[in-house]
Amino acid sequence: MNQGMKQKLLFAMLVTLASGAAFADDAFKQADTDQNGAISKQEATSLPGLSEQWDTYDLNTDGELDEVEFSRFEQVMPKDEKSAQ
Ligand SMILES: [Ca+2]
Ligand SMILES: [Ca+2]
Repeated sequence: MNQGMKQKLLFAMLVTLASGAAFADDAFKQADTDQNGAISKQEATSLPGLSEQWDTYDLNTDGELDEVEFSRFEQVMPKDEKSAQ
């Protein structure tokens, strides 16, 4: 195997790994558009059903959902709506 082929193979592996990581990215990170580690009410508007149920999930009523609070929403989030995002 020559050096060029090795590099092509390595590149293909990296692409595979990168796309796998992107696929595994959870709904929380996708919804957290400013990436401050919490979902604001503004960010919640992109998620069907979350704004309507906001008070149910914002347990400490600080106006944002942290990852723990959001995980409760994720558990009830319909799978088809999840993949449509
Ligand atoms: Ca945020
Ligand atoms: Ca909260």
